[in-house]
Amino acid sequence: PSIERTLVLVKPDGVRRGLTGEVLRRIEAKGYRFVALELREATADLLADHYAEHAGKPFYDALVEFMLSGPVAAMVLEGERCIEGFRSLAGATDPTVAAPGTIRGDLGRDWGGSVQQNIVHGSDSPESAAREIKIWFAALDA
Ligand code: DAT
Ligand code: MG
Repeated sequence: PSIERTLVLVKPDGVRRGLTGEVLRRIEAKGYRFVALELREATADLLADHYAEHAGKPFYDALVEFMLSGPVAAMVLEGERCIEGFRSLAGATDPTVAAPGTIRGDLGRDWGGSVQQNIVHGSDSPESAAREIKIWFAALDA
């Protein structure tokens, strides 16, 4: 079935900069439906699950610290091919070179020598989406 769900986060930099509404607006304009939407404080345990694939990488500790630096807007989107679709809206990981027109390309840039402040997270595959939705919204089905 092509109707998917995906886990999206507005990261602490996006919330701090007042960009939550702009991200939500782009998602709504694209036509995806919000299944869940909540302002949340991540925890170290939750982030260890969420970023398990990155454990041990050089940027991992700084990434977790950044994700604990303030609230995140966590949400689950639903729609045909929304996993790939939101990744396309978000743009490339490095916000300095992410394409104009994307969330990261229009709103993000390097702040202090790292690509880490790139405003949003989106699941990268059906397997990741199912796993991440369970982590952030345990009561929901993927
Ligand atoms: P994406 O968020 O585009 O899926 P990813 O899963 O490879 O990218 O990495 C997760 C996050 O970790 C990413 O949004 C920002 C941070 N990150 C990735 N590579 C990094 C690097 N080389 N230096 C610093 N932070 C990095
Ligand atoms: Mg990723």
